[in-house]
Amino acid sequence: MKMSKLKKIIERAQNIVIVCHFNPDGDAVGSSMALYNYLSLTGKKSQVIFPNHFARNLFWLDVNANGEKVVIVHEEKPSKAEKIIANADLIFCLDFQDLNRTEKLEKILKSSKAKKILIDHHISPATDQFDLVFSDIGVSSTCEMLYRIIYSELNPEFINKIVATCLYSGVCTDTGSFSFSCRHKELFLMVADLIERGLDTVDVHQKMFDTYSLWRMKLLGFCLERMVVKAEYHTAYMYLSKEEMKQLHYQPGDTEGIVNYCLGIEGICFAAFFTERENRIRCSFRSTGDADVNVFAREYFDGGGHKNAAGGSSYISLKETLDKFEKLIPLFAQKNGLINNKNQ
Ligand SMILES: [Mn+2]
Repeated sequence: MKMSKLKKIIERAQNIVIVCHFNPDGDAVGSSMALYNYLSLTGKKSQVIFPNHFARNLFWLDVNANGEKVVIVHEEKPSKAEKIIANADLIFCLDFQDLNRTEKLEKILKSSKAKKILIDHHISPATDQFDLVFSDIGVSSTCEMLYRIIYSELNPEFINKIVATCLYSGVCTDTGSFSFSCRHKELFLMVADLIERGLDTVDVHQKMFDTYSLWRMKLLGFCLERMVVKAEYHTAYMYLSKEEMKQLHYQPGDTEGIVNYCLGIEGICFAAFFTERENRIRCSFRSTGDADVNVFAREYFDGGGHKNAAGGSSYISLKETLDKFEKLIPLFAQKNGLINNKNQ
């Protein structure tokens, strides 16, 4: 069998690095750790570097075959992480479409001479930043994309229990536990295959979603209590100030997934969540059906992502951001046909 281009690149590489986006979510951590463990089973060492810390409920994914932790967090150990990237000759970029999504790692990644391979599922990848691009917006997650690549370009024999578990975790996160981006049968065939390889689906769900702290639950309760609903525009949103996050003992990852609760209300098709961070307001947008939050986030909030799930940033105050958003709601509703009909 002819050796694939990807296989050749991996075999020639001496110093492989795996990076993902800022605020790594389950798909970013899952795909990074799946690739790390896959490579190590094939006899290739690599290093996993994350821009900043990831959520507590994902810590258990950071493990190699010997049960040791392997992730290096740039924010924690900048000089160590930068030295490793500077020495790399191959960098895998997982779960983002543009190097700017790695925030403080962007500059050093851009200046690196290493070959860069993108594996992702976001709209409009910046293909000129990479030497090889595997991108498909039709898959559920980067983990599903990676699974397909292992089958088409690499060697599925090496998908063992650890790799299968990491891959499944990313799928779980990015489909909201199989509630969106999961209409295609290939995904379920993949899960069946992963189960055959040792995956315990119930165990993954328990570890990821039943391990929140009490404070995270209180934070969720606070957000639900304050939710603003604009029924006439089928829109709901929530927000948290820096001070409130402090009072609610905020830990990284605590706000993940909260925006989705807005869509749980009958008739709501457009949801937003604003949180006040160090130097910006972090914005999360969700929608159902044809309402396109990717376009919205790109146009008004310096962001993007997927049609039904996108993120962005705002560099004005929280109050000003909310005012701006309020003004945009009727516009969005008009443009996406949300007025007087539930868009499904
Ligand atoms: Mn993803």
